[in-house]
Amino acid sequence: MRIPVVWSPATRKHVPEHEVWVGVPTPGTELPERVDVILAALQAHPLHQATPHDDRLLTAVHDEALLEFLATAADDWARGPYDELVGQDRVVPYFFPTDALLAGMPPTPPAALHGRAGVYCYDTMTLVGPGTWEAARAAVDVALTAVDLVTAGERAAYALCRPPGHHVTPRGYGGSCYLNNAAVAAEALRAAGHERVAVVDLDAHHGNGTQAVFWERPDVRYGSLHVDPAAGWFPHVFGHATETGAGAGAGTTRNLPLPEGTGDDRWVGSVGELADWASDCDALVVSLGVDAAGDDPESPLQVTADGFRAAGRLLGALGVPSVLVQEGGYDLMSMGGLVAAYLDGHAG
Ligand code: SP5
Ligand code: ZN
Repeated sequence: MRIPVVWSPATRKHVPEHEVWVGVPTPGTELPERVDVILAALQAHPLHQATPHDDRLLTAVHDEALLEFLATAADDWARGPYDELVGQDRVVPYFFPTDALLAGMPPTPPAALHGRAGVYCYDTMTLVGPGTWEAARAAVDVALTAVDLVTAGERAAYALCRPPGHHVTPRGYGGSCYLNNAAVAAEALRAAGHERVAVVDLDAHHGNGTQAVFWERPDVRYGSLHVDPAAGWFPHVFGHATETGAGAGAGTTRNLPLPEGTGDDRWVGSVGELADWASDCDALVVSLGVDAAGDDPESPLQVTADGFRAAGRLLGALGVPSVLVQEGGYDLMSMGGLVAAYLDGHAG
């Protein structure tokens, strides 16, 4: 049995071109070609195109203001009227109204779009271009269509989401992500009647956005293994083992930070810990980033295809309905095979 694959051609429309990395424009890493290399590696799987879904579950995860900004920013930017923006076709903030600036005073919403971008975008690597909204919204439909397949009786479905989503908080985007596909999938599983949903995040980076969405939630738990932010890695301020949730969600967040250079043995062992931690859930979302691979340019972890296959076996063995949502993974040569290995393992 091969796990069905859901995708949408519209996810190719986001073309980052470049990202601003420590002040310098560098070539984009989260490229449209990622969709094609994954599809090529999954040719033997049943393929479904995403169907349109309304905003009901998207607005359960994200503030309307963020959605409105992302839906309109590229057009507004192209139209001006601020001279600063003329000749640039991608929205990128230069000004960030963080707590340090606000100093406890209530800010007035910025009039200029280039002032407003930093209200929602928390880094300089996540540019909004002409096709960004269409692609990001299509990725949400991909995730929701995968949930539909599982609700209709499939044991598992894979959502080929692009751009990825796990860094997006209720009202802030960054980390090459715009809308939190995995969080929307988790909400959809809750809405379909699953009482205890677990999100297990295998991406090499901590999914600070998903953690934020479910921080105070007892019904959706979030567990992640990732390269240790304390060793200097994005998202820097989150992903430490001390973060365990708050309020009604106290104890429902679990973080397993790993040292640089971690390979299959310890990585798969940590996946096993998260599988145990999730073993009493009745539905599962896997944030399936494959950037923990040795060949990946964006992380120092050293996981192999065998490691991803073993991770799939451990999480598939939970035997609960599972939605597998694509996150990061940037080595175009190897990433398709890594996704295929995980899906093979998960199918058992
Ligand atoms: C979904 C996901 O994996 N997002 C990754 C976000 C972390 N990116 C950190 C960027 C580190 C700098 N990369 C330099 C690449 C130069 N183009
Ligand atoms: Zn990542």
